[in-house]
Amino acid sequence: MKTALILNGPNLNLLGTREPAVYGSATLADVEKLCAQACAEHGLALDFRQSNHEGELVGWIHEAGRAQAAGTLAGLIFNAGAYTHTSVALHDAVKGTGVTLIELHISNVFAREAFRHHSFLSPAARAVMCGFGVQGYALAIAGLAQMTAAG
Ligand code: CA2
Repeated sequence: MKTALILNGPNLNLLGTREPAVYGSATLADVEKLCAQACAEHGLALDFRQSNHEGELVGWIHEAGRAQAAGTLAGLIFNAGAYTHTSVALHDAVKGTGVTLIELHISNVFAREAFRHHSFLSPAARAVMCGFGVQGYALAIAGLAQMTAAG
């Protein structure tokens, strides 16, 4: 069974505590449960993590690249939070490892402030999911499972 790695970037540990109009009321623990259910439905194992530190996220992407090359990882679903809009390092990590990336955002970033309209990750992503609320995680898992089955 292959693993889906789901990484969450800065401040996503605050999910469910503030800004419910933008991000909903589910906590990150609720999102992890939703992902575990979706992975079970699609025959994937789940590895779910969050970090507020760019370098730690870079290290986890390197780990993901090695796991995908070894055949144990289906791919990476990544909500990089605000680093999406700022981080060349995360872009380079994805490009440098060749890991299959699905970029994910809970909100529709294109309906928000202009500074959220640019992503350093999108050019390195296989697919981009945004605006479906936290259900986007389950939809991205379904998409990753389909990509994996298609080879
Ligand atoms: O829509 C998304 O998922 C974002 O990646 C969330 C980021 C934001 O910077 C991106 O532009 C879009 C912010 C994550 C912080 O989430 C919070 C949730 C509740 C309270 C405070 C922050």
